[in-house]
Amino acid sequence: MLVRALWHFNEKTNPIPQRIVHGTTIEIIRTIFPSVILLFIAIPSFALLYSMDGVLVDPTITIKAIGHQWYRTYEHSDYNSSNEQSLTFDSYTIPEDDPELGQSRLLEVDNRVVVPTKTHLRMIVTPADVPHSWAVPSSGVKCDVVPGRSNLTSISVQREGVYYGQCSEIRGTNHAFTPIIVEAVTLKDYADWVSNQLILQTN
Ligand SMILES: *[C@@H]1O[C@H](CO)[C@@H](O)[C@H](O)[C@H]1NC(C)=O
Ligand SMILES: *[C@@H]1O[C@H](CO)[C@@H](O)[C@H](O)[C@H]1NC(C)=O
Ligand SMILES: [Cu+2]
Repeated sequence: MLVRALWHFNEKTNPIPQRIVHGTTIEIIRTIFPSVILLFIAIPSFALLYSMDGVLVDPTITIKAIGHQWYRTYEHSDYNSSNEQSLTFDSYTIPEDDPELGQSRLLEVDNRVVVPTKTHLRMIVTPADVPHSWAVPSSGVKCDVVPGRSNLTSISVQREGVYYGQCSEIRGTNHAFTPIIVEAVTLKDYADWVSNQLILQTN
């Protein structure tokens, strides 16, 4: 376009500047056509958007994420140890001073939340003090919640691995440095992890 403009609209070829006329047809085409494309993208995503909000399937496992100002508590509510407490653990950020070699700065926790792959999970999110948002972008999850309420979202992790997220409501002391780390393992490894945790908590 630049070359064409320089070629056609220089002083030699066009001594008297012309008033540029509108290309009505091209303008209509280049306005309507992209909006039609957007429409075709939007319509299927409405269905996705609404089905994300509803928990459509029977969840196999329920995990409760309780947000505190500088750490998180996870409760695997389906199991209890012998003292009839459900499987609960805290997830604290590894401080800036002592990450191990290879660990990311302020993006590691001491206890990751372990989930099985290819399983319908129900996440119940609730805060203890300040508003929170349990967000794991790679799972397409962002679940906001204010104190005194709880919110619900469902995920199904397809591949094993470690998924990083952070709270999307940055409020309070050290709140920005409270990562969410989801470790997805196979169902068998998950069962092993659960029984180990239950033994640990019982002792
Ligand atoms: C879990 O709690 C239920 C009811 O509170 C109890 O019947 C059951 O024995 C507990 N499970 C274990 C492993 O202790
Ligand atoms: C639950 O989370 C969704 C998504 O973040 C949000 O739109 C909705 O307002 C939340 N509901 C409550 C009760 O906090
Ligand atoms: Cu938060």
